[in-house]
Amino acid sequence: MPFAATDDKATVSPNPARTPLLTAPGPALDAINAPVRGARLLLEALVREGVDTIFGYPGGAVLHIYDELVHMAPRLRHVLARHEQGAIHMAEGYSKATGKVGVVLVTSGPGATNTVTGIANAYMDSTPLVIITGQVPRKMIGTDAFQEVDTVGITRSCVKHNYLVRDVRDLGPIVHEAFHLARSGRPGPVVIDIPKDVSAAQTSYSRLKNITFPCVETNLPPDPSVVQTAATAILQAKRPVLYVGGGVVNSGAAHALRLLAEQLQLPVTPTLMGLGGFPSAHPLCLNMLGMHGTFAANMAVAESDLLIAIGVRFDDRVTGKLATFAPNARVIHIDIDPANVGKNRAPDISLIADARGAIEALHAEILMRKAETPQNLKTREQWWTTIRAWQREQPLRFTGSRDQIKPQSVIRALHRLTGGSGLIVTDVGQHQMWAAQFYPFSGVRQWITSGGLGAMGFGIPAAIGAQLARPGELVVAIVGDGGFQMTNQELIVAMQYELPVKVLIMNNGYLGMVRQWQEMFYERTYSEVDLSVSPDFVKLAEAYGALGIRATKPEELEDVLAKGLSYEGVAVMDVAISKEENVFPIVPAGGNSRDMIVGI
Ligand SMILES: Cc1ncc(C[n+]2csc(CCOP(=O)(O)OP(=O)(O)O)c2C)c(N)n1
Repeated sequence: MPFAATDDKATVSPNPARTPLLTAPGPALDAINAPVRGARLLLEALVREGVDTIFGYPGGAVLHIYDELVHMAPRLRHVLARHEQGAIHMAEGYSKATGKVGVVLVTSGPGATNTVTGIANAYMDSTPLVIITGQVPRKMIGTDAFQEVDTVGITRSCVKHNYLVRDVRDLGPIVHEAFHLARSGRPGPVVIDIPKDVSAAQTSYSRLKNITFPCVETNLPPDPSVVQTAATAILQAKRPVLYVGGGVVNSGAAHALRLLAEQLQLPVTPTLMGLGGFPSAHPLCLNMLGMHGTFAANMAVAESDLLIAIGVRFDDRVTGKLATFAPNARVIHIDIDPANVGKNRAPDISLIADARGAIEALHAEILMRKAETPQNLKTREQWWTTIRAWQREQPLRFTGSRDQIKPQSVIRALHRLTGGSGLIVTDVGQHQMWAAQFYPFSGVRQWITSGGLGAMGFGIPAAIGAQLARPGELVVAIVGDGGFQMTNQELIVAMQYELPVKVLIMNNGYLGMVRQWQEMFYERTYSEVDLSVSPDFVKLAEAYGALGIRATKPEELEDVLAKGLSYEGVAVMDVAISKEENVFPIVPAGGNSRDMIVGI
């Protein structure tokens, strides 16, 4: 374990690139009676929140905090990213891989602004993060001081909450409140902006027993009368579909969902963020719906008479044209975030509750009404006959090739070689969709991707954060040649901390997804999507000290993947895929899911 090695000198491996983390253990704050700097109080409060890892990048406004950091080992470790965007995506990967709150520490001005993409990403994908930003000293705020930006203003629209700490005595309560907010209800990012003089100010640590929260988010138990109404609707439906999203993953509802679906033989379609929330290979799973969803999933939704939407937000990549989405269906919408319900599609029945609690309550209610079930299952048989016909008519498929490596076959080979148990992290683009379509996921937190924001550059740092969180597991970052060039500098972080991520570049020499849209919707006018001038990725990997290998022909694919995946350190597999391959099916943006183009 790389980090265990850091804390135990006897097991440090002889990696010359490796930088020791924090080495000077300090006393726990409880042992200190004297007043401490705000900086120290902040770090102690993090430890009290169960944090053992933070991702960051230092600078002037956080110097006091970094000065105190050296006293926090081995209780708190710091991972030095190479760009603040890298730090925040690492924290997101760490959080998505564990369900824990990811923590980021950056300086004021550019340090803070470099995290904004990740903050927006975490907000869209409900990832709990606490982002600590340095700020210029209080008396300089508003003077256009060096490295001053209005972090609270800039991040306001993409955080659950943000704070500017004006008094060091507020710091402890704010930290604890921020963690509470980040992880409660619909999880998300919370920013704490700390002026330099606040982190320098002396204060006494209190045990912070009596924190009161100005806005309390409770995980409400499901309303029993709504549960009854929803159960009746489900039992009466002839063509029901379970449409499940990231909320199922976040709330740990996968098992409950499976029991409910199996009990009533309900077809299940996960969103991109819901992948893994229901096993892809399960006979009830129709696989992903939406723009690049399966024909059967989209048809089932289009024909359904009841959509049971759980932990989803009726995103436009799922619905296409809202007016024609599931036009004949009544909708039950279950979500913990009331703001999500009715935002895009008005539900017939809404249940504001944690997904797991709601599913369990629904299942219990349905079990109580056992007598109603048999007849109901009979109706389901007809529905399933129709669905199976759609699946046979238009399965996910692609044309093979003798001389070109087909991207879909790369994902299939990856699935085979990882035994289906890889922790798959992706960047954004065609490769992301092929991975979502062709890698069957068997469990939650096996799939990490940038969904709502679609932030290129997410893949590599998120994989590093995930590998750090789950050290013994095989973590594969699937990236395009475009996204790889956005954040590959973070590979040196993987080298430094001995995090053996495997990077699979699906290299088509294009900004593939944009090229596909230009081909299909702009009469093949390719405008600024050609990436044929790129670095030699194998040499680049070697420059980092990683293994770099390449496959250009189909017969090389299996060997290259096998070698890269079994390599003990960081490996970069540069796979040249067919250049103008398209992702199918595709529902044109804003289109009707019945107008899906199935391709071949
Ligand atoms: C930061 C950012 N900039 C631009 C885009 C728009 N965009 C979406 S997919 C894509 C192409 C991605 O190309 P590549 O990384 O090579 O992956 P591919 O689609 O070829 O698999 C672009 C530019 C984006 N999603 N994120």
